[in-house]
Amino acid sequence: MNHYPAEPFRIKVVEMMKTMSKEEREAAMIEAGYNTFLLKSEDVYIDLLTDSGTTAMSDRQWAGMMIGDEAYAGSRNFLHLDAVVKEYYGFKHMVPTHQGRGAENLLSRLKIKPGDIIPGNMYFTTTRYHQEANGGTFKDIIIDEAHDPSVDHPFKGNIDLTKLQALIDEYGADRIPYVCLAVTVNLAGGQPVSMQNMREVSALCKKHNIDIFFDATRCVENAYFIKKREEGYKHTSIKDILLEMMSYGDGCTMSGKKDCMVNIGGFLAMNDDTLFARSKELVVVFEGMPSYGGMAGRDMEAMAIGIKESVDYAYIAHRVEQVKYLGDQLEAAGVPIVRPVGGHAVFLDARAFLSHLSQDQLPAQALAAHLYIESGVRSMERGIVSAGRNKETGKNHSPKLELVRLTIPRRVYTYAHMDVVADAVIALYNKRESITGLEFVYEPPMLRFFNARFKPL
Ligand code: PM9
Repeated sequence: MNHYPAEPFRIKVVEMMKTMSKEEREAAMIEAGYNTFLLKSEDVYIDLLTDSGTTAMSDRQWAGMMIGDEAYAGSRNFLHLDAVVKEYYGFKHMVPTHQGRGAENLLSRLKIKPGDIIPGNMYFTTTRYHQEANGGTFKDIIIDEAHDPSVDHPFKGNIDLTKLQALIDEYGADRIPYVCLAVTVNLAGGQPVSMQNMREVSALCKKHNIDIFFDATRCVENAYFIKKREEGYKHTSIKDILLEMMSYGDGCTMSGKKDCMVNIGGFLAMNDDTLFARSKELVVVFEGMPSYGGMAGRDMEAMAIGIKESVDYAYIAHRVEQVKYLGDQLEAAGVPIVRPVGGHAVFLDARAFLSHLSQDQLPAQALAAHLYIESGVRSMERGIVSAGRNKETGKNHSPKLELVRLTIPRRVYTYAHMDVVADAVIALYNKRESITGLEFVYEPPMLRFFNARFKPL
């Protein structure tokens, strides 16, 4: 008998799921060019593609949607969101954006000039894209442990201060517009950063007059890990931990589609008055008026309420522990996964899972495709395909981590669904030798993973 805690919510609305035969799924995958991004959502049984925008909103959020003020300027929902962001994140100013990459676009255009270096704790696809599009070069300064799926570390997202200092020595602080500090680190496996590390990074950056901008996308999950793992925070509320985390930075970009618990939205926050004034000038070009960015009034209301709900301990504990439950089951069955299990997803180590394939045979892409064909579970490649090509040499980036992400949407699936997923992955692991590699038949020039098409080798 399985033992797991009950969900801390009642289910008010349900969406029926469709099951299909293996033959039907195979045909759907061929049509999608072996890219799980290109499947029809209707053809998916359990959808673990992403936790982005897939959150089930609460009754209160839906009620908030009804009081959306859709005035072109000065919406009351903006004033609510503005107040909530300031209260929960502690920054002086904020500008709403349609989603996280909208905020990344604004920040990168405002802060980066050609030749600049942007240190960060592991790349993220859209973040690096905007940094490079503005003439910057991303430099990875995460601790070495993060690149090894089998190494256990409570804060595997930490920045290596020696690597940061070496960049400052090599390029000079003037060429570093800011450090991009992600909490948690998505592509390392949803790994957290410790408060102590943030404090130390902040001290080093202050010494050299370098700003820190958080990628706050999954900051509440990071706060939960601090509460659980770092000495001195056991009795501190998630809200207070979050505020302390953000106090070590000068601002943040936020994809509201994750830890703000909404289906669309984001923001750019900062303390600097001049940067805020320039952000308001730029946001009208790409997003909309500073009082809505790219969002509808009703969406801003849902996000304001979602931010308050996100720091509720019962919610965040259930969310992170449910992810761990899935990871523990896979690990117990000997399936290679990234350790320790992170906040939003279980990452399969595709190199070890499909050890008969080399990285240029795209093992993670092939594994994601076959998991869908076998079980109807949709996952996402996070390996060589996602990493793209070096902008100077045109060669593939070859990340050490070749992963398939089983991403758990917030408040959507139950523990029983996790059992189904675990069984599916274990069954596939037991016949892993039958999986062959893939090759590109269409490779888009940027962010290729979204629209690329493949065929079996
Ligand atoms: N993350 C994810 O599935 C959605 C798109 S996949 C490229 O993990 C971080 C850490 C993210 C992220 C999106 C963004 C961009 C920034 N930072 O999708 O534009 O995980 O809202 O956010 C996705 P938006």
